[in-house]
Amino acid sequence: MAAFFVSDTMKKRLSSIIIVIFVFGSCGGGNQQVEQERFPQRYPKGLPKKIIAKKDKAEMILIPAGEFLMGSTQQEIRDAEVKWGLKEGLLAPETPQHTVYVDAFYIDKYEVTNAQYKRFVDETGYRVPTVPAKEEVIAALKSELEKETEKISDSQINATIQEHIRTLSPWAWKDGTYPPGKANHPVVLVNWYDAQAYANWAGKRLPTEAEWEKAARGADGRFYPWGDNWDATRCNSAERIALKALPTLQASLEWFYDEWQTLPPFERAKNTTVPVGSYRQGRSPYSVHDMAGNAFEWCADWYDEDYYSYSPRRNPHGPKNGSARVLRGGSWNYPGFKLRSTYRNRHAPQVGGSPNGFRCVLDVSLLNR
Ligand SMILES: [Ca+2]
Repeated sequence: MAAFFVSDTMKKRLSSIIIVIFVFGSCGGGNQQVEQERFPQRYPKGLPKKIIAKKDKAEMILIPAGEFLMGSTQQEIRDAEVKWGLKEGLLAPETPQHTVYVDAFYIDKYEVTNAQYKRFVDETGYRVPTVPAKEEVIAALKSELEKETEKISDSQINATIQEHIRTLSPWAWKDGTYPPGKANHPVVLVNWYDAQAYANWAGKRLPTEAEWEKAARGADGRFYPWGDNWDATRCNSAERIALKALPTLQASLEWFYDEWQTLPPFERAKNTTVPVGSYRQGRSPYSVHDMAGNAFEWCADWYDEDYYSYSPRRNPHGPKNGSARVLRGGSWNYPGFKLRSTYRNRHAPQVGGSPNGFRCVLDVSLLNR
């Protein structure tokens, strides 16, 4: 079997590639009171600040129109890289920090749940969240693997991909429904196209990267939805599962490979996502929940690490094309630096990972249609 030819070191390195591609992302700060005055927000007249969406009955919150601070400054990313023990430049895609104007929009208060997704599946016959085909995973990882200078044989790649797919199986739906007891957990294992299909069915759309970041951190440039300082008690991150602080990338990798990944797959899957809205103290300035952690969230935009250097300053919709879509907010299996509201992660759109979920937005102009 090919698996026997893959050394432990090789497995770990390939796994690292997979982990990195499944998640890529930073910090903001400053005097919040001053920034609130600098970036006044305008709620459209006559619109309710909260609604229940007609189709999927999701609670939605009105995000006011106005500018906000998007991304991070050079000093902020350098500080974060030092604090978390990251390679210099890892957070560079968050720069330059810039002001962005976003029109008012409604956003789901919570991540889309398994129960909501099941209604969509039942009504449309759409496929249930499932383990991606091996060919899809290989296609998604190909560009990353090609960057490796050391030669990696096809059999080694195949063995690693097979192992990765095997670990995803506990999240796959069976007999047309979600894993037992997880109705109110975020749906995961959905790819970007699945998220798009749900949004279309619900009469909504996926948020742009800018809309997502504004809903997560407000206008004042804070690092997390609740403020500037990492606080593992306010969100579902790897620290909840590890039952200990993971203050550096090295600490989180050691926990991931030496402890968590040694558990049988179905043991791991028991303790991952949590019911949406479990962390009230972690809600954003607009009272949007789980914008840090729990499920990673697909955004509409293509990903470009240089996008902030040329993006429009009003209602940016991402690059015209690309090979990966944006995922935001970090998830249950990552440490605090990846849950920062500025962290820019990317992922092949055709592959849904075990942390990958989403939420939807609604243009205010569509409210009464
Ligand atoms: Ca989330």
